[in-house]
Amino acid sequence: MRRTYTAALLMVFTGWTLALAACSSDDSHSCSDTCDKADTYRCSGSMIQKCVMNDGCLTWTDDHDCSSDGRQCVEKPENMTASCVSAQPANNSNNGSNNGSNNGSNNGSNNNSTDPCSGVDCSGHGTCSVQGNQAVCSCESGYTSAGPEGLECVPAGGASSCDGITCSGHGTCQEWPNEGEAVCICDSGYTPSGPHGLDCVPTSVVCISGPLNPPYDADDDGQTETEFTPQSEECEMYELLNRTRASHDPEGAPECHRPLMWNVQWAAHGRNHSVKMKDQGGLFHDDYPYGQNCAYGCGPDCEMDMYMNGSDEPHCPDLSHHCNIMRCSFSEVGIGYAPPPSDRYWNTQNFL
Ligand SMILES: [Ca+2]
Repeated sequence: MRRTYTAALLMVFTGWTLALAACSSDDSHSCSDTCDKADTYRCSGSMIQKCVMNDGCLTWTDDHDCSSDGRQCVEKPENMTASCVSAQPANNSNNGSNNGSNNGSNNGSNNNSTDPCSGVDCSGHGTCSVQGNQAVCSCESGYTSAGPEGLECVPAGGASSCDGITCSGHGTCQEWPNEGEAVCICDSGYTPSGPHGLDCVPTSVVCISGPLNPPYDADDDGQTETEFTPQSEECEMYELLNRTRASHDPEGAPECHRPLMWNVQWAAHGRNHSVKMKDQGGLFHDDYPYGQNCAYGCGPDCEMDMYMNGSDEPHCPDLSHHCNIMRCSFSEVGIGYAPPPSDRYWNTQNFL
């Protein structure tokens, strides 16, 4: 059903390889590998690359080779940094290049000493990667993830990948042939606890407060805060977003269903951005990691419906709010509403 809205939307997406800097035609430099924000870092194999300004281009240059001392390059997308670590590398075989290994900003910890993939062999038929500080198995062709945490790879096409998945008694297991995987569609008030999407816990367990490191002015009142506490509408939108990912039929489009993890730091930035939009009385984009959806005019349910089912919201890979919500390469989201949320529900979704 298409609805008529008095509200408004705005969307942007950028990836490591998407150019935002313009280069003149007589520029002698190749701008084929441009980046979008100076002084950010990424991994290219074992090489750390830095985004620098070079003759009008923002472009990647080699910064340091981790293999020179036997280490691996690991990205931390939430900080747009990369570093050499001794632990086993995160192997992102299915989920795009943006995930890397990140340590989850929910608790502010930066823990390279514990590898969530340690001891996880994916039944010998897949590779383990770290998303949102949790292990995820990407199974090889012909196999699908199974088990209570999705860390087993079993032959596909045999038993249902939903076999044995109870969704903690608070959801319904759904198989998605395009991913060959199961995911829980959680009941109202519940959301998956981790990127595997195979359980349902109270949303308040996942959409949580956390320290802001560095301190940040989440409400844009000129004073920084050291902790961010989500408002009910922010958690409601987060829960809706993951239920939407789990349940939305991609109709063959390259869209993914596993949940996005809650990112406190980018939720704080989202609230700040929503306050700025409210104060200026209009939608605009600023201060986002890899993608951003903005809306105002109605509550979380209504705005999610606009994002997904508005009049110009195509499936991926086209750029759309719909695609930002369903994009396979995203692993985390931070959601902010301008307080008081009862005003005009200024919403920002920051994707990373
Ligand atoms: Ca403040």
